[in-house]
Amino acid sequence: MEETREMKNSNVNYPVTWGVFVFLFAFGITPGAISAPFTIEFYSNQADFESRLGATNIVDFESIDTSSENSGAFDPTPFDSDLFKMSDGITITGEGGQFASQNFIYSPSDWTAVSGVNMYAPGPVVDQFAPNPAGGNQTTVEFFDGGTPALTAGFGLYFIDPDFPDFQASGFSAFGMDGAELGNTGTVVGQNAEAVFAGLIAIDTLTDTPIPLFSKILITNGSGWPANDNNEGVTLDDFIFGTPVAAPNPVPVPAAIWLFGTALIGLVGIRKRRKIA
Ligand SMILES: [Ca+2]
Ligand SMILES: [Ca+2]
Ligand SMILES: [Ca+2]
Repeated sequence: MEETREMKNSNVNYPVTWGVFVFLFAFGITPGAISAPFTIEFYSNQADFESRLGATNIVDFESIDTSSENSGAFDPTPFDSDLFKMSDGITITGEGGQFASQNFIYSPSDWTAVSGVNMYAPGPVVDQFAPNPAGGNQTTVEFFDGGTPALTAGFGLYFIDPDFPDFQASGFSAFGMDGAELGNTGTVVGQNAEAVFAGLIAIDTLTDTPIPLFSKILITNGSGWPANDNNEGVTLDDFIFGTPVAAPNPVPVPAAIWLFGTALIGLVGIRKRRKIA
């Protein structure tokens, strides 16, 4: 697939993880919560992303009533971060609130919704003429299965009008259950008014299939509130992700370390005895 490339440095934890896995396996323990070796694949094409990922959920922001904007004054519509938690298994938390809008003032010259009429941007909302940088450009996404924390194998979305990346790069990072960054999109770049897709999928390298490892996504869209003349304004639409699955019960870390240490001591003991013999 030409549109894909494997992320570099995505498998940096492999030797340690595999080492622990082997030791636990040797002791007859099933390390269910310890991740298999994986790579992170990057996709710039939605169809290829969905084909690789399989079943997907999508949040397109169309269920939010933004019709008040049509009455005249610009009036972005706030919504709750858990609006899609039970229906789609996702929370969307802007650094200063969550807002949907049909135009963010500059539609369609700079941005047009990928789906329907609504786009998304994180608050805080600032005045159109506030000095740069102003307003929100950070969104945290987390996944749920029936209301309990969950993991997804892939996440992607559209960045609309990311045309001044040198001013402020847009993109997102994916994090695992332990909080470590597993991969990122790098800088997402597009022409004026262009909607650019970016997606990441975690792949189990043993089976070459998607594996749910993403616990949290951190998105940066431009330099601040898009409806501000002085920002690199970037709006977002169509959050697409693999069906979240409940996170496994973690193996208690102290126990895992204790076993690992015991195994090492045991090996050292065997070696010494062999030397003496
Ligand atoms: Ca939409
Ligand atoms: Ca533009
Ligand atoms: Ca822009």
